[in-house]
Amino acid sequence: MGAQEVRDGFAALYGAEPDGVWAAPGRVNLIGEHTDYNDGFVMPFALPHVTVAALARRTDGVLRLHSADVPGGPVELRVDALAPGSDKAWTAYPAGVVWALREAGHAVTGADVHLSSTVPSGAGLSSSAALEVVIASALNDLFSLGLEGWRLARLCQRAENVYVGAPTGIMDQTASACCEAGHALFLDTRDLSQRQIPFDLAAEGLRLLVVDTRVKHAHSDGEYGKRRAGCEKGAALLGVDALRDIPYDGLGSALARLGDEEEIRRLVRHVVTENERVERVVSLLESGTPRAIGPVLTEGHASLRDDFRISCPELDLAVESSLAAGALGARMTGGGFGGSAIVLTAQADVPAVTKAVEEAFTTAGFTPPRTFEAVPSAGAGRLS
Ligand code: GAF
Repeated sequence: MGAQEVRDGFAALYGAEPDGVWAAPGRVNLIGEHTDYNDGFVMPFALPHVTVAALARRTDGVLRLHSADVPGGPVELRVDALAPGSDKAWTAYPAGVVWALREAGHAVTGADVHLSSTVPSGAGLSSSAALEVVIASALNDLFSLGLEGWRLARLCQRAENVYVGAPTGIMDQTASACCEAGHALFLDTRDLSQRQIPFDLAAEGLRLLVVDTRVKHAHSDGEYGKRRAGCEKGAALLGVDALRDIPYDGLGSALARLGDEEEIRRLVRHVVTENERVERVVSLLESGTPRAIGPVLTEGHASLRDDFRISCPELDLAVESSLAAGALGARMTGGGFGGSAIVLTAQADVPAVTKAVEEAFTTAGFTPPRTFEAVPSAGAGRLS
């Protein structure tokens, strides 16, 4: 849905023009999975799929939220009555952002909101972050808060962690707020320092496909939190602030120190090797050899499947069938337990790879996947 349609939807719903229209994208993560809550490295890029929101500022403490994608009229709340954990519906994300801004001392006095999204939900493509960031960006402008992208991302993460109750890291919100078209974002989640890495696969005759397995996942259920807690336990046992502090060449001795803590050893091994893979991908891209990242992506999948144990049969099949059809590399992306895989392939092989994945899903009796090409797109901003 475009800016004009959302603007028109707002006018039809609330009987007045909005003050503006904003957009924030979903993301795919190229490499660096489950490293963000370990103070490690990630490398997402923004998708062309966006959440578009029209907003008007209010000064009477009322917050009205409406989505064109959800049946029913606007939900009306009072900003001074927002309380963490009180809302289990989609409205918890935008309301949580208002709560987090106000909790941080920003005078947000209400708004009317109408929005619509093309980011597939539950597909591991950060539909929640797109929803949070579009609201934060709009309120930042409407209330002249002057907050930078990384700060908005932190507040959105707080909304998700505390208000919604999902213990996620900082990657998705930062990707949605800070990515640039034609680039992947190399982010150090310890200090939020960033580097935009040129990522123009088309110029090299390459394509990156997203295979949405249609297996839905959610981070507020227990498995994500269990992995996070396991990583924190690993860091505590090893006497470091976060697993980021275990260097790659110190992995062997760290694993030895963990003794018979087999589950923790696997989590630690994934995080430490994944940070190294992010650094390897950055240097391959910066040295102009993007084809060479393929095997690194595939290594990352094996680590998530075997050590972190968050893959599922559909993700494994997407990876295996695309590689068998000639793809250069493939891996699951995002939080896991469903969602999407990414596949790096030569442009000429896109039809064969897509067909092979579809046929493999049919043979296995799985729901047909949805495959599309991911083009690195712009981060959040005002459309009109
Ligand atoms: C989800 C979370 F929201 C991110 O913070 C990150 O941990 C990711 O899973 C795994 O890399 O998208």
